[in-house]
Amino acid sequence: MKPENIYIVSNRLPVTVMRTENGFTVTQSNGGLATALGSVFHQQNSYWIGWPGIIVDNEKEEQLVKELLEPLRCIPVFLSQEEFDGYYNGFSNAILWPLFHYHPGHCIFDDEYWLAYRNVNSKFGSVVSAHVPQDAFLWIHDYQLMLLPFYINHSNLSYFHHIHFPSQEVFGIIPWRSDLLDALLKCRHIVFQTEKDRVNFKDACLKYASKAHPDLFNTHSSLGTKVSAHPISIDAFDFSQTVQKNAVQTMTREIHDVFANQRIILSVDRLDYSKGILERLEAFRLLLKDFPQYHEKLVLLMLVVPSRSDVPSYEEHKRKVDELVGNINSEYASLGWRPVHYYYQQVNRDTLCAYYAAADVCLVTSLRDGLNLVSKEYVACRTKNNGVLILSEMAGAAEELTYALKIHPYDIKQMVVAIAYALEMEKSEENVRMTALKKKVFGYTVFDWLDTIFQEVFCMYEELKYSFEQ
Ligand code: GDG
Repeated sequence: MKPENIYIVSNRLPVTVMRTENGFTVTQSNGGLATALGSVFHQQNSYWIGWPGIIVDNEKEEQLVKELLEPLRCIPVFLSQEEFDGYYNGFSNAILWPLFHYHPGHCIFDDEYWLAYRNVNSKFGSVVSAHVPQDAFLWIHDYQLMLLPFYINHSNLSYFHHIHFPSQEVFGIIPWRSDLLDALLKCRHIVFQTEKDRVNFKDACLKYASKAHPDLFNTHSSLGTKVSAHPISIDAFDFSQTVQKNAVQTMTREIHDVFANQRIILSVDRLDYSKGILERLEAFRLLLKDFPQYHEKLVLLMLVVPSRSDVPSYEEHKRKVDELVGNINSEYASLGWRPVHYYYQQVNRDTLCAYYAAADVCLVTSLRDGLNLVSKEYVACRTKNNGVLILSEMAGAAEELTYALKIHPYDIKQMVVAIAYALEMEKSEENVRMTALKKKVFGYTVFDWLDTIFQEVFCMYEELKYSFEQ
């Protein structure tokens, strides 16, 4: 059962508009939300409202961008540089993101950011009100738009939270905590990645929301807000088909040729301090120190996508990553061997899949992660049921992917032991683990996730109809 008309609203559109010599063009947006919902968006009768990834400063250009996006069923919300800086770089990524990932030290509690966040959420509200019919299913995504429900009047309002929701003590650090919760509670339906997130949210509401009442969270409440937990997933079949394409297989062979006689440990992430990139590098450095037998026989291949480079803490973090990579390579490299291959760029999806297919080990070291799609993508690409997934217990995905090798990302020594164990693992154990992981990932794809959510929404509205008829 799926709604007739779906309007997704998120900070970014699934495509990014770029300026060219003759006007504008579009490319695919990166990041977890775009990847996950992109596969849904292509297959549904849906529209997408969001920022187009570019600052345009006159009506003529806005019109050109609108026309470019219209056939893609994308509706742009235009932001000035100042609005973007305050709402996105400021409130979203210098307050909400660091706090929700337990890095209060990176937070800058600036009143101006709050003002910008309110203004931009209200601007999104105006675009939503102008385009979305009342009978459509309106689906808001993620922490950048937690205040949006306050600015719209819509009966079928649902919210999905992609990132971790922190414990109520940590959430309570935000001076504007009650406004955020009150706005969210205008939704009829709120979904988190994990049960832990759901419980944290409920605790925060009971403590800080002005209209919070235990009944709000009754799973059968037809009058309140239904809050549930359903981890997002990927289009696993599409990934496994991609790795079997001739061009991708050729690329996979080329990667093997380049790293002949070397085992490959792969990591894939946006450059973000929450992903534990520095901790991963420290563990790899210690591995090279304690296990010299891996010298010239092992590489750490890091695909790192540039992200939020205008936020000061990200700039600083990049400097540290660059420096540590340089140090490890200068300490351990030899004439024909560079231990860390670090690509700070975005690769296309075929290339990404070729790396997943070529890697002996995929290493996910998130210090905190709502879910982590990379872990599921690696599993989906292992067509021969081999390869080892090492997964941080702080990632939401760890609850589902129980056959991964679990690590505590702050415990560097334990990480080293896990990597060495992965590299020496018996083929039979590798096979058992990967087969079980694949069963999970293929048994619950992004389309199953979507069905679950729509089913839940459908039941809620049936209940609501019933209660009005009584
Ligand atoms: C947020 C939450 C949650 C990365 N490099 C390239 C590339 N990627 C793609 C990966 C993956 C996505 O970006 C990253 O997703 P994650 O889930 O790992 O992390 P976030 O971006 O932080 O996502 C997260 C997610 O939302 C979904 O709800 O899981 O917890 O933080 O899909 O493949 N894609 C391409 N080239 C790259 O170089 N094509």
